[in-house]
Amino acid sequence: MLKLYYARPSAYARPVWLALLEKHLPFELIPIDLSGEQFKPEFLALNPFSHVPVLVDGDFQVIESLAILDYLEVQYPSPSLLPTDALSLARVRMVQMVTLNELLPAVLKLLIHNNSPNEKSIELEYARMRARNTLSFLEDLLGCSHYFAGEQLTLAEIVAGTLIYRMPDLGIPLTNYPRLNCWSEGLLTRPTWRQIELSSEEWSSFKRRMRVIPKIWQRRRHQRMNALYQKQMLAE
Ligand SMILES: N[C@@H](CCC(=O)N[C@@H](CS)C(=O)NCC(=O)O)C(=O)O
Repeated sequence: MLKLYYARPSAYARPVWLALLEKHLPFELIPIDLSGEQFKPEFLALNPFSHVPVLVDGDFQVIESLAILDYLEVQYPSPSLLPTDALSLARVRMVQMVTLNELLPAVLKLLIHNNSPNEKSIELEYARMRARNTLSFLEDLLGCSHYFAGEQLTLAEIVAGTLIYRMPDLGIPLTNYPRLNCWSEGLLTRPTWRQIELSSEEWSSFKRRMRVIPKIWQRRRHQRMNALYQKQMLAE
């Protein structure tokens, strides 16, 4: 059976979890406690970069959320979550990439400063503008279509739709993006989206932890790289 190593609130793991559900695949969820379990040798053997998600399919292991989504699509093609025509495929990829490369960094910054919504630091203002700029782009790209690729729910919805509905809670209302707002509300009614929804306690606790935990991850990664370096020096 497929195994997904994940953490419930992880913005990278949630799309994979959702794709497994949308594809009606049987799978086992294996939670990883990101307070440190990701640095244990057993997990590093699955992902040397200490990140969730990891998908294990028999004796094949895949890391990196977008690679996992592509793997699932080709290995388990029905129902399809990717269009095949060039235009729609490019639209889906653009949505996936701008969500992870533009919106998510802004979201992380907003999460860290979540207890000070009136803060006016340059960094925070930059994050707000970065988020708004991405939402405007997505609003235009969606146009009057039901989904980003037309009538088909795709990986664009799976990736962007697990993040965008959180924006109002981070001080960016979706009212300025009416088409995106309507699209997002529609997705939230799907049984799969409801199945992965965090309780308000989980979301609040995640927001609290995000103010400190990325710094701990970074420190632990530096320590690990130092240890690897020392080991290499000794071997030479
Ligand atoms: N590029 C990776 C990023 C995964 C990632 O950063 N996951 C975070 C959770 S949201 C993580 O596992 N952090 C723990 C750590 O960095 O030690 C992907 O797309 O899968």
